[in-house]
Amino acid sequence: MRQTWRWFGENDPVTLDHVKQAGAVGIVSALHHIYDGSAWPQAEVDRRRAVIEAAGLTWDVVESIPVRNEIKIADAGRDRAIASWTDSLRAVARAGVKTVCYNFMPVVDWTRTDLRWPLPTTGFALRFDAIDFAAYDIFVLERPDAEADYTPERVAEAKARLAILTPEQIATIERNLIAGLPATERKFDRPAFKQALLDFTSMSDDELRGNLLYFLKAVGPVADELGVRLAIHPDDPPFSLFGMPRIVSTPSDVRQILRAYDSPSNGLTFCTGSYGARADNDLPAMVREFADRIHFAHLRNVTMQPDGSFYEAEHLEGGTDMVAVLDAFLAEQQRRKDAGREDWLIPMRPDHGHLLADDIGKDRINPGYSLIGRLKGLAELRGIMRALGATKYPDLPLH
Ligand code: DNO
Repeated sequence: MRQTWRWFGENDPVTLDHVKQAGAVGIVSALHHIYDGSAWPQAEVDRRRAVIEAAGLTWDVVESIPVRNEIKIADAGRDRAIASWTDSLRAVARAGVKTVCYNFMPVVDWTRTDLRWPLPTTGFALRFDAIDFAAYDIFVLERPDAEADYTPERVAEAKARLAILTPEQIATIERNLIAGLPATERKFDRPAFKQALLDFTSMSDDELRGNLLYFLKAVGPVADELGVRLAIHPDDPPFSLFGMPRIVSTPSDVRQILRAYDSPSNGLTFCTGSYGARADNDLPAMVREFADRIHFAHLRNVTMQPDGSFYEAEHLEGGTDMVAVLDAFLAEQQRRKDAGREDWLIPMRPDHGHLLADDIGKDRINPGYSLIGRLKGLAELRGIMRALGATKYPDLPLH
């Protein structure tokens, strides 16, 4: 697989030299300074590409072109918002980036309650605590009718939890949930967040899916024309939050998306950490089923806890059999190569990493996107790929 690395641009404390030291050869990036869904100017896109190439790397994947809320709620402005999105798509295609990740999560992008969960190793992990989340939703945010979305036992647990959380802890949970993790599109305060949720209170999964399909039917032909592979990122976590619909969480969701616009350009970002946070998702089986439409992989692992919480585990630990997942990816690469497909090499990035060693205590680290944790993850994944390649796919080039 092509070893890539997410880089947030010149403000990222992890430099392009660090990326090379970690052994990655490609970059995953976006214009994070223009992240409100307006069209990306060609000159800015070209500049980003030039910076990456000057360091001896290539810009392999755009992650992400933000999808404006008007599109998710089918508001009057949606066609204009889609036109801006395709303008950005054309700009990145002209700059030669042909794989584009995006997501269709309502209001909140990826969501965690705890960004510094102490591990027994003395490092720190990101974590989603299901009870903290419920406590915040029901008793702090006071979302109308929130209780109805939980079991009576969970409501009681949430109430008991609230009683022992300090005001500082509650403020931290709130900041983590609504004020934005790296690369989230919108940051809120409490009143604005409650207001934003109203757009989705009565929206069913099928309605949101309808809005995604409308979007795909509009952008799919443009992607076909440009030779761009679109790669939708799954919901993280893959279950409903704040009573909102979720449509990219399960194999059945994926089948509906792929069928809706049946072209290779309509594909997936296979994020093992997101899909892996549901016990009923069989990840190696999903990679095998959707293989020819997977254009990009995020590789990380999660450990599910009995109360529905999860934390980000070591890349090779946790609930997902990473060796089986990588085996399925290498088998797909072999199949593509044999079929003469030009896009046989699937880009992967080590997704997230623990906060470790000299990164602990640095103040500008993007949560999950530290250098050392990801470097370790990539090294472990590379070892598996090398071993599988040598024993099972000896004719498949490494890069
Ligand atoms: C979190 C990321 C997400 C992802 C977007 C893709 O670490 O995986 O922010 O980039 O959801 O659109």
